[in-house]
This record gives sequence, C-alpha cells and structure tokens, in this order.
Amino acid sequence: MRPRIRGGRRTVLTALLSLALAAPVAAAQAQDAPAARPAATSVASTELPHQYEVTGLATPAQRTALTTTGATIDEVHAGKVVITADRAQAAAARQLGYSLRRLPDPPATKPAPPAGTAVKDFPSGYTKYHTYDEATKEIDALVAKYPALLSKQVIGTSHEGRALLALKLSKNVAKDEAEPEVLFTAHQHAREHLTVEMALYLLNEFTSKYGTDPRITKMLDSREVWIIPDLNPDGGAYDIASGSFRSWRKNRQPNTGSRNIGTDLNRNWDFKWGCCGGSSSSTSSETYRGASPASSPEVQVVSKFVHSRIIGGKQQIKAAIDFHTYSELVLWPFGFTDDDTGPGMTQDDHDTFATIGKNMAATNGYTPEQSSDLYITDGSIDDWLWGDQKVFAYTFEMYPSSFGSGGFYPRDSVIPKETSRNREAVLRLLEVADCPYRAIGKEAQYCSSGS
Ligand code: LU0
Ligand code: CA
Ligand code: ZN
Repeated sequence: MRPRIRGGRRTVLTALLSLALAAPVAAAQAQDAPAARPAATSVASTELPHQYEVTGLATPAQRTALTTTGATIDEVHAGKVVITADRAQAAAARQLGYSLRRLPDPPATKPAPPAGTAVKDFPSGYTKYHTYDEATKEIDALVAKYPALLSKQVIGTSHEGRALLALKLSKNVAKDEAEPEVLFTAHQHAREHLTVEMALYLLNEFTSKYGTDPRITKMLDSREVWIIPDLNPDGGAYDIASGSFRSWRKNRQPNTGSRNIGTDLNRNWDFKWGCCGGSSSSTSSETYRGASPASSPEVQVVSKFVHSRIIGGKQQIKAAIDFHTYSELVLWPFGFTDDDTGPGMTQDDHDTFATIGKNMAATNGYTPEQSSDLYITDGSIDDWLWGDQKVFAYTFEMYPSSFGSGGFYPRDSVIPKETSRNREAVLRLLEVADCPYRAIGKEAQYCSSGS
C-alpha cells in the first residue's frame, strides 16, 4: 500500500483571514422543520467547529490516530492535513503534539434569523444549491415529465420525518426487468451539499438525453439505475438553518444520555461496524458510529432498500457510487483494513476495483486510491456494499481539491462544471456494470453464466 496524497494545493488565504478571526458565528436557535409536517426541534449547538491545517504527520496510521480526537480529516497532503474540529477536538490534536493553524470559516452568512425561526434557503452565492424541498419539487417535475423513464419511491423517512427517495431510471421503468442495476447515493454528510446537485444532474441528464444521446439511451435500455439523492436531509437542512453554514456532518438523531446530536452515517453500516479504530463510540465525535450497526433510520432505510434488490437470491445491484466532498478522489474498499486483499477481497476483486477506479479517475482528473490509504474507516457504505452485498462500490470525493477553492462550501457557480465533470465516469461504470470483471479481461471466468 502506497501513501497517497489527498488534494494537492497549498492554500494561502490571507485575504479571508481577518474574516476568519473575527467570525465567531453565533449559533442561532433554530427550529428546523420540513414542509407540511410537524416541526422537529433541533437543539442549537453552542459552538461551531472550524477547519485547521495540521502539520507534522504523513502516514495513514498517523492520520487514523488523529481521528481519535473526534475531528474529521478533510484533506490529506504530504506531511499535513486539514481537519474539522471543535475546540476540544483541536485541543486534543495539540495534545498529540501537532501544531494547528486555524483556517477561515465558510464565507457565506446571512443575518441571524430571529430566535426560533429557521432559514429555509441557502445564502447568497449559494442559492442555486437545492434545499430538500426544492430538490423534491424538481424531482417530482421530472417524474411527471418522463413517466415512462423515471419513477419515484419513498423508501422510508429520516429521523425528523423527511421522505427518503429512491428514483429509478430505465426503459419500461414500471417493470422490474432482468437488467444489471447500478446505485448512486448522495449526501450522507450534511455539509456536502454539492453531492445532491450531482444526483440532480444525473436525473436531469439521463431523462433529457434519453432517445438522443446513444450512450445514455443504450444504458437506460439495458440497465436499471437507482438514485438516492439525499441520505441525510435533516443534517442538510440543519446545516443551512441558522443563516451561516454550520459545518454539520452527522444526521440529527439524538443520543440517549447525551446532549450531543447525531450519528456519522458513513460509520453506521453493518459490516465490520466499529471493528478497527475507524470510527468512535463517543457521541461527541464527528465520526460517532451510532449505538449499534444501522442504528440510524437513514442507514436502516437504505440497507433495507438494497436488500430488497436481492431477487432470486441474487443482488441485482452490481456497481455503485456514493458521492461525497471534497478532495477530488475516487476511492474503493476496503476502508477497515490497510490490506489490499484478504478475506472478502480476492486479488481479482481488488484488480477489478483498481482498474475501473483508475479508468474513471482518468476521465475526471480525480486521484484513485484505496479508501484506507487516507485513514482507516469502519462501518462505511462501500465496505458494507462490497463486504456484505458484493457490489462494486466506489466513493467519489468531489470538488474542490482543497480548502482554498471553497472546501465543503464552493459557490454555486461551480455546480454545472463540477457535476458534469463526472458524467463520463458514471457512464463508464454503467457500461461495465453487466460484468465488472471484464475490466481485467476475466469476463469468461466470472460472467459466462449470465451473472
Ligand atoms: O467518510 C469519510 O470520512 C469520507 C472518506 C471515506 C469514504 C474514506 N470523507 S468525508 O467525510 O470527508 N466525505
Ligand atoms: Ca428496464
Ligand atoms: Zn462525506
């Protein structure tokens, strides 16, 4: 396993530094209620986390050790990382002997709303991002316009009661045809709003180009595409509800016996849950794994949906991408171990993952690598999809490559470029999904019986 560099650019943001130093963002009391249902009260946090550049560490093991502070690692560079940490987590990182330099807070702010009210929309410079309600409206309009091609299912509800949607795209969409299925998921992490735009881009692209674009037409004629555009709608709404981005990551599920809210959905999946130092049992951690595997309603709902695609004993979903931000990476399992191969991952499996991953990365300029080259994670969706369901599952860490281009909060002007940037990679995954092992020239060995 080789050490890889996540992101690449050194960032100097002196112009924003004064803003950062002067920007204690008062966390306004916010009641964060979805439309047309009783309000679910969100407890306001009294402190927002910040990003820091941390120098003096270079190996995956050092980075994994740093996550025990409860902070997240947002960028990996040679000899340094960028983390998101609250005050206690930053202090714990300093205790480990590292020096931290605080980076500017997200630039967008609105005047704080009156206590007890919630901001419903993104702030100026970000209004083209879709709120949950806006995304739902756009999806409903697409379903109405393309009823033979696109169907919507409510597969369950989030902790606060928002509908979790699965969209199916295929020719003869109403029929469950014996076609390879591919799953695209987005927005496990609340602050990663660009990923919802990615899902909406795919929905728009596939519907509007079917019948005119030969590759899209061929794919929808021969595949069943599932898109779950928002796994964490509660977290997403909470992140924008005060008027200043809160850098929120987890869902909004309370934890028994604690004032800390939320589970890190991407540590809550039921495969090697909590096994290996890649998540936390502490509710204060940004990578809190939850009380038990799939303890979050959101992970439960999506796990159940994926299980529902087992037909005649065979998982129909062959490949998947889970969209995150940021760092511009294509990642593959496993995350729970540094080993490239081992139980549950043969050399052929690994080579197939790596070949397709590198092939996709060659189209969007992202860096391809095994997930654990960054740091250890356990209970991630990709490890579950592969380890439990044998789905060739990738994580895309989208734009930008570094904090200097907006970090978790790039302006909305980048949406068209940074979503369409992944079009070719998505098409390539769809095209190989009928037999991923074809990528390593072993179609006859693995797929001859039509599996
Ligand atoms: O969940 C995460 O920590 C991901 C990376 C893993 C998929 C390896 N990074 S993120 O939280 O910054 N999106
Ligand atoms: Ca079909
Ligand atoms: Zn993420």
